Amino acid sequence: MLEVTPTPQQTVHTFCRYCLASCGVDVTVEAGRVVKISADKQNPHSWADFCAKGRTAAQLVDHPRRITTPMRRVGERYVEATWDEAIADIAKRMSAAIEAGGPDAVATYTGNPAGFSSSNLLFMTGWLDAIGSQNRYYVGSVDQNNLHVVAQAMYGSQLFVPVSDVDNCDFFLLVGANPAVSAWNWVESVPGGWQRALTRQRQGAKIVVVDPVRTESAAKADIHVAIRPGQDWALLLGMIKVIFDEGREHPADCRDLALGTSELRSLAAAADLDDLAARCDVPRADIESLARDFAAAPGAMVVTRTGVSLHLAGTIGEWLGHVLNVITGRMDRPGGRRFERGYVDSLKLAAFAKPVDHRSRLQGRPMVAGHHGLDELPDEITTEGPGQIRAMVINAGNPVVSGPDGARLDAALAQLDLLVVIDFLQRESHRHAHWLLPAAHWLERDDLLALTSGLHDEPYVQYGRRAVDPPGQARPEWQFFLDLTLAMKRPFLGMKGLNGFVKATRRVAKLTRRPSLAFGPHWIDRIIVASSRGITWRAVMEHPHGWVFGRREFGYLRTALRTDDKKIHVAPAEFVARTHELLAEPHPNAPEGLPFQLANSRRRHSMNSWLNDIPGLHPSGKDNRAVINPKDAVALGITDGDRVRVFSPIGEVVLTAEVSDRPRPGVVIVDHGWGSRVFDPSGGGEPISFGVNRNLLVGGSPVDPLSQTPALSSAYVGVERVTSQPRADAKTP
Ligand SMILES: Nc1nc2c(c(=O)[nH]1)N[C@H]1C(S)=C(S)[C@@H](COP(=O)(O)OP(=O)(O)OC[C@H]3O[C@@H](n4cnc5c(=O)[nH]c(N)nc54)[C@H](O)[C@@H]3O)O[C@H]1N2
Ligand SMILES: Nc1nc2c(c(=O)[nH]1)N[C@H]1C(S)=C(S)[C@@H](COP(=O)(O)OP(=O)(O)OC[C@H]3O[C@@H](n4cnc5c(=O)[nH]c(N)nc54)[C@H](O)[C@@H]3O)O[C@H]1N2
Ligand code: SF4
Ligand SMILES: [Mo]
Repeated sequence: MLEVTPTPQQTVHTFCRYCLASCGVDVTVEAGRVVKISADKQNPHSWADFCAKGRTAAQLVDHPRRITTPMRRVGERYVEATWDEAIADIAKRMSAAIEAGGPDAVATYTGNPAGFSSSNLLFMTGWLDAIGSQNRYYVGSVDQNNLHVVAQAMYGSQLFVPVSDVDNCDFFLLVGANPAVSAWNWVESVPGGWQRALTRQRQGAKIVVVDPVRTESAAKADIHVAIRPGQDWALLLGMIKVIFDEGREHPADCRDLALGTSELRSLAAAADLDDLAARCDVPRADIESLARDFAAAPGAMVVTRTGVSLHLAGTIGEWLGHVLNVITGRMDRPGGRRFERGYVDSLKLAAFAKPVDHRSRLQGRPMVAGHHGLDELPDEITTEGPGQIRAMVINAGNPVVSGPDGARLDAALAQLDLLVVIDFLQRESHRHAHWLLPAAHWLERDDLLALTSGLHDEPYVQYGRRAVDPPGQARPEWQFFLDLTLAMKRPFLGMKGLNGFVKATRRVAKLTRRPSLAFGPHWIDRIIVASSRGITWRAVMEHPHGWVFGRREFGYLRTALRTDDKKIHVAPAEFVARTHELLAEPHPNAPEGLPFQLANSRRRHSMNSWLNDIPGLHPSGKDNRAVINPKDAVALGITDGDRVRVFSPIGEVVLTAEVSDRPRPGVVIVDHGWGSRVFDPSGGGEPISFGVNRNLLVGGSPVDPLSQTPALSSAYVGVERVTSQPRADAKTP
């Protein structure tokens, strides 16, 4: 009998790169395949956090529909090709588009996951700078643009984000955030942040959650303020008014740290508390007591998230959240928001980048954080004229589902001469792709996320090791962007001579048979670490579980400010002007026939639009529902399990109703991220899809004029019952 030798198992310590929580994971590998992923209990930073999305990551790696080789569209089918063929064809077609229409004829859309791979972002930028296109779109205008606008105006850098000092906080004011589900991360990360906040609560801290929905976080809060969607600015301005009127501000910080306190006072004085209370639908007395308690707490913080940003007044809401922190002395103090230096001065690096004053061709809008608003993309593709987009790359994104008016964007994408997608699977936004390119998963690539090092709540570094090799021809995005640049014969990063150097390193690598000598992101990682604060390459390598290389320190915020006068600008003129406009607007009122506001919540097992099809996730059901308050349900004759039509002026979706008092009356929750099809480009099977795309109901315009964000979480819709027949899968009440 043949003796079978068991394949040795190996454990790789690395971290999950699905979200900024960056949870340390132990990946067990056998015969080149991942067999288990568990939390790395030895990770000194993130051990407290870990979720089912990270645990099941191998199911995406081994997805039966995964794209593992470049695929070219031929009619309605896809055929396999080599990378050389793909790059030659894409380079030729893009060069032709640029020759005919100028550099802006080529555009990009970059999705959220690209933010967790520094090599992807850097090399894509290197290619974009090489070809000179400014037609750059990204997820920011449907996510965190408002934060960048506020950070630039108040702190002098769009990347300036103070981190939360959760463990010392006595009063958490969480506005439009659901950390019990989404983890404590947006453009900052506190691992296990929600559990740590609950620990503080047990020690006497207060948690206030402001949310139109009684979320998992709101259910555990001391106070839940069920605000009207889109009106956080009114609540926060009301609190600021009370604080000034009653002299509860921090006098020294208002005088020495802040610039513009008197303009702020005038703005608050111009507002009427009863008017603000009516706008946000929070009783005046509640605003007053919230303001008093917040100001009186020894350590306190306002935390704002996507619930504030995805609205037409999102920038003003975000700004006023920061203002509350500043005027009550929460900046750089225990229990408030602190500046974390990290190991790289990313603010300094960002300041080197030359600001580009590029206007969108049709609407003449400026860029926000280096990108144009997603709502502008369809017209920029379909409207003829010089600078019309003819070729496009979608890099780690699904904008037809994640952005507004997906139907319009879908129709526009169909008109491109060239659509290139780099992803694991062919999803909704990729259905018109001419080329599908196989990307490497984080389990298959090395990452040093240096630019986000200051977004963790303590000095922390971990080298994200790959656990397995990518399957087939899949490779990290940077290789594609570098090869494309060379093939297009344009200077990488716009720097003359760089291409020759890259080619020379490749020749040396080939001759010496040492692939690492070829230019790649590992060169940049080394340079970054060599010029960093507090760490060395060797020490990073000696800490495979991650390394907390210092203590949480205070006292660096002031020097880190990038404003000329080293003050926090609390009353930027454009924000004050916009607030006056908002104050002059009539009170929020639903249009005729569309009495509901469409809210959204995240789920633990979803990651925006892209983990819903993973078999091991969503044991309680793979779809999204229209969650409606019992009062509204009675009025509409809707009962649990009914099929309902949710409609807006631009579209409709039909789904199952769930009657629940989680949303406040007048609000219907339909989770975003569902309804994206997963196609089968190699097998030709039927697309798989779960739930409906609720963003088909949200129009691209109007947008918040400051951040260019549409009203993704407050659009007005109507709801009606389609049939009273319960579906087989309806939940029993
Ligand atoms: N109504 C409503 N709309 C929203 C939101 C909301 O709360 N409500 N949230 C918004 C927010 S915060 C966000 S971030 C956006 C998300 O918007 P997007 O970033 O556009 O979309 P995702 O759903 O994250 O899709 C990401 C795609 O990247 C692929 N991918 C994952 N990892 C990698 C990788 O390493 N490399 C490559 N090449 N591809 C990869 C996935 O397979 C998937 O196809 O949605 C926004 N839209
Ligand atoms: N499980 C899971 N975790 C995730 C993600 C995921 O998709 N799934 N996505 C990651 C990403 S990309 C991001 S950006 C972060 C986002 O992190 P969060 O912003 O904390 O995300 P949400 O859980 O959507 O919480 C937003 C809350 O705002 C509420 N809200 C909506 N409109 C309003 C409003 O007008 N005012 C107020 N006050 N509240 C409002 C919603 O009801 C919701 O509860 O989460 C990250 N973590
Ligand atoms: S997806 Fe889950 S495991 Fe991965 S980093 Fe985020 S919270 Fe951690
Ligand atoms: Mo996001």
